[in-house]
Parts: sequence; C-alpha cells; structure tokens
Amino acid sequence: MSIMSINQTNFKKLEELNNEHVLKIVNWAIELCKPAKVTVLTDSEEDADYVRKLALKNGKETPLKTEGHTIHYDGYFDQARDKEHTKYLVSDVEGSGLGNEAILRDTGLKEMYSYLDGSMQGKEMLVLFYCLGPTNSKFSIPSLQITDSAYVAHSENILYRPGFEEFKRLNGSKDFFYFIHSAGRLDNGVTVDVDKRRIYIDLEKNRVFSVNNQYAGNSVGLKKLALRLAIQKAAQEDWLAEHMFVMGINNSGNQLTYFTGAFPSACGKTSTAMIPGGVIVGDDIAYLRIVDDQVRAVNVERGMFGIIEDVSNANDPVIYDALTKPGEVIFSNVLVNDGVPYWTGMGVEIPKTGYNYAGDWYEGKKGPDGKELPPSNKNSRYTLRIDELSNADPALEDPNGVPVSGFIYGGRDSDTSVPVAESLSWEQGVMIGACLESETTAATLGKQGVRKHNPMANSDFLAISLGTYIQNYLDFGKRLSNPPRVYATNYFLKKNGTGSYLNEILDKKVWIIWMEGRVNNKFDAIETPIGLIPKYEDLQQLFKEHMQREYTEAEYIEQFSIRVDKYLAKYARMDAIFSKYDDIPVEFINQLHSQKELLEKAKAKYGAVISPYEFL
Ligand code: SPV
Ligand code: MN
Repeated sequence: MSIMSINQTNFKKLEELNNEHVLKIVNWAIELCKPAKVTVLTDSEEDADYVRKLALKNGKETPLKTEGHTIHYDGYFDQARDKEHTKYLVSDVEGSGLGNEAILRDTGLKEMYSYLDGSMQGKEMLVLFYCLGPTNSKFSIPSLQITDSAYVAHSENILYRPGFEEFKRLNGSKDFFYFIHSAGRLDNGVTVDVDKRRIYIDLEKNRVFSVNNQYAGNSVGLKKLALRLAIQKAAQEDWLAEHMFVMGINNSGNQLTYFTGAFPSACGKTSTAMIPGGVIVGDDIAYLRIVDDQVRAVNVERGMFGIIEDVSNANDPVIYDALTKPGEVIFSNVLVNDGVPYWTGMGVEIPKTGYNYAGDWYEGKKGPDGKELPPSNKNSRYTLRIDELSNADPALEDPNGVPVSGFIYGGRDSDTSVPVAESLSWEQGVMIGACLESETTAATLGKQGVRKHNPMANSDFLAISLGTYIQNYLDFGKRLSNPPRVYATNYFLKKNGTGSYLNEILDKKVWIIWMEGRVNNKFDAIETPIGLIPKYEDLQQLFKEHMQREYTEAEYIEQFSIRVDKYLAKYARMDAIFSKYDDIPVEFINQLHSQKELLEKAKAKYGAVISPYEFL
C-alpha cells in the first residue's frame, strides 16, 4: 500500500495542507507499517468523535457508567516509562555527551524499521495533527502523530490543541516534529511483544519512533518524547523547554503572580499547581521564552495525565470533582467494578473484586512476581482537559503565555533543606535547580530513602549534555535585566531527619503565598548562605490567616535552622557528581565552590546547626 491507495476524502485532507514533507512522511510510514486502512483527522468535532468511537469499537477503551468516562488498560508489563529502551539516535555516541542513552543512529534505525515493518497489518493507521502550546503562538511547535492506537489518538485529542490549521499556517515548511507509533501485535487489546518495546529519538530529524508499547509515557509522542526534541531545539534557539507546572496566585490585590515549578515525581508537583486559592495553567511541561525583557511561559498541553493514587475529595477536591462528574475522562489501569472506577487512596471503600490492569481481580490475588496485587496500579492515571477543572486559568490559551515571576524547585528531602528559600542570585538559583535531589519512596522499586540526583527534575528527558543544558540556563538569565526569582522548596522535612513530617500537606500554600509576597515586595527576608528565608512574624501571620493555625516560634526554628553539615554533605555529593562530566560550565563549578565556602564560614562562626535568628 502507498499513499496513492488511500481514499479520496482522506487524501484531500492531506492535500489541503500544501506540505510536501507531510505527504512524504505519511507515504513512507504507510509503505513501512502496511496498514489495512488510513484515516486522516482534522480539527473538526466530527473527527474527534470518530476517534472516540474508534477507541470503543476496537476495544482500546471501554465505557464506564458516568457519561464521557472510559477505561483503558496497558499490559501488565507496560505500566510506566521504559527508560532502558528509550534511546537517542546519534552519529557520534561518544561525543554526544548522552552517555548510555545514546546509540548509533544507523544501528538504531535498522532495528526500529525491522520492528515497524508490517506493524500495522490488518490495522487502521491514524494521521493526526496537533500543536504543542497554544495555537497561533510563537512559542508553539506543530506536530504530526501517526499511530495505530485509537487510545493514543484519543489521549492526544484531550491533552493537546488541534493542529491541522497550524500545519496550513506552516506554509509548506518542515519546521515540525513527528512521531510514529505502533502498539505492535495485540492480544486481547494488549501489546504482545513488550520485550521488543523500543522508543528511539532521532535528534537529527526531529522525529521519534515508538513501537510495541501502549503506556502513554512511551506511546503518546507529544508528551515526554516531544519534550526531548524540544529541549534540543530550545538550546539551539535560546529558550527553555522544562518539566514544569505553571500556576498563578493573587494575594496582593492587584493581579495574578505566576510561578513555574519543577519537582521530581511524587514530590507534590501537581498539588502545588493545584494549591487552593490559586489558578492552574499547566501541571507538567512548559516552554519559556524571553519577550520584551520578561520571561513568559505557556503550557505545552491543555490537559492532564495525572497520577490518580491518593486523589480524594479531602486532598484534591477539584480533581476529585472532575473525576466523578460527567465529562470526557480516560481512566487507565485502575480497578473497575460494575462500571465504576476505583483506586487506592480515593477515600471511599474499594470493592473486593473487579477488573484491573492484571485482569480479573479479587482482594489477595497475587501478581506474576508473587506479590499481592493492589486494586489499582501505583502509576494508574486519569486524562482530562484542564478546562474541566474549576480552577483553570483562561490564560491557558493566551498565545503570549503568562509572565513568570519565579521558578520553584522542590525535592523530597527529610533532613537538609529548609521548607522555602529564595536564591541570592540567578546563578545560585540555577545551581539549586541543577542540584535537585529526591529521596526514593516505597512507591519505587529498590531501597527507600536513597537520594537521586535529578537536575531541574528534567534528567529523564535531557537530549543534550548536562553541561550544555546548564549553560543554556545561565545564558537565559543573563539576557534579562531582571531574571525571575528562584525558590527552593522542601515539603518533606522530618523531625530529627527520621521521625514524623514537620509540615502538614497544605502548608505549601503558605510557602507559595510567601513567594508571592516577596515578588510583590510585601515581605523582608533573612539572608543566609543558602538563600533568603522568611521571618518568623510573616509566617506566623500567614499561617493564622490562611491555615487558621498558630505557627509557633519553636516550629519555625526547627524548620528554618540551617543544617550546615547536611548542606555541606549535599554539596560534597554534588561535587563528586559534577566532576564526572567534562563540559560543566566553569561559572557553575565556581558557584558550587563559593556555596561551600559560604557554608564553611558560617559553620566556623555559628556551628553546625544555625538558628535563623543568628543571621538577623
Ligand atoms: C511523568 O512521569 O513525569 C509524567 C507521566 O508526567 S509520563 O507521561 O509517563 O511521563
Ligand atoms: Mn511529568
């Protein structure tokens, strides 16, 4: 089959785009994947409905009781991103600076083509057009997705803006990303050959191939696969592509103050974006550019692919409401009983039987590894449009993005970092982001409490060397007369480092409001070696006003004392890590060393643990 054999209606749609590159790619994909049928989708509601129905017809999704809700299952062994088989195709493996994530381009392409060859036999190929970022915006990147999965297409219809009209605006140019995905051979709707799951990123041609998988983090081209391509593009064009939420809050009366935030997974990223009293622009990926000497950000997406575990009416009322009322929602890998979805931590009683990602389920059932199967997978998720949420910010669709006043970096750290601090400079801020670490939790395999280094929470997606990435960040700030403030947060401090948490879940609201006040010149701060920290009186008043709670001076001292020895140990770890790379900017290394010096000096003067009052 070739493009010549697709029917008139579909061919006409492609012709409308007036783009020979698109035609070539589609033709080539058809010849390689050999589908039985090809369908081209435009931005019309009719085409969106075609995809919804197709996902139901071919069993990729099943309707649930509530109107608009469906359930999708990924294979038992296909429940998360496959880091091991996600590789960059490069011509010079050694010189790429990408370590063992890079493989030789020719070798990778040969293997990929062998898996894609005939992968769509007997299946329908969907050709879809999207826009990464708001339409008609200089931030945005048109993207073409070719897939044989109606679930992937349906997810992307929810998560991204339609892009057929964007492709027309391209005027025949090849400045777009493209993604080719096949779920491969299926049994009962589930990928059979997961051992041949491969995700190959072709940095030379701004395209990604993904085969033999269904989990959205592997299959949905526009999410983390596009982020990798965007990181490379951003570094070439002097902007930033970040694994960041975008949110706004107004506590000073005039207008919203916006923050972007990067947190490794399971560190409170979505809940920070969803802080009560704030508005959400995005929860996962942002593009940031300098416009008129100001940083502006757009959400690359218009939907959320969020972790569902522990979403309850008590903890996340806004999301919980969207998940329980009629509206377009895809649930994945949760328990279903009688057409109703259930997940761990939802705050209602979970039935003892049903169907989940491992098939028929009953309480106590064991999985292939001999361990008891939970009702829902740890990484089970919901997919919905942000405008279904009552706190959605209409600025989501602003082609000029929103102005960013501060960047937030947050990790899971039981014994070192204070709950919130503002960096003394952009350069120190970049260092704080690049030194982000997070402790592993029971949620991930392996030992608990091990610190993992995750620069800017972006390390899984760095398509360029760490040194180039850091240099791009430093340069970004230098081009601004007033770079954004940078904040470090830590919601996970424990009593004496091992006991109970020192903060309550919602205390993060106070830290965000403090940041908003700092940006709007409402609060003074105390200068310490690790940055500017809040004054007790300000926090006491904020806790009273927003948490209806007395925040004691003893709590303050415990939380905001500078644990110098712990910080020094952290920076010793960082020294060891960064010295393994050969292209880390000298300016960055100097920053790291002067941070250590500041800490050593403070230690000599005040001791290993320093009360905030010493710095007053
Ligand atoms: C993440 O893991 O950071 C996600 C979900 O946002 S995934 O699509 O798997 O990347
Ligand atoms: Mn993410």
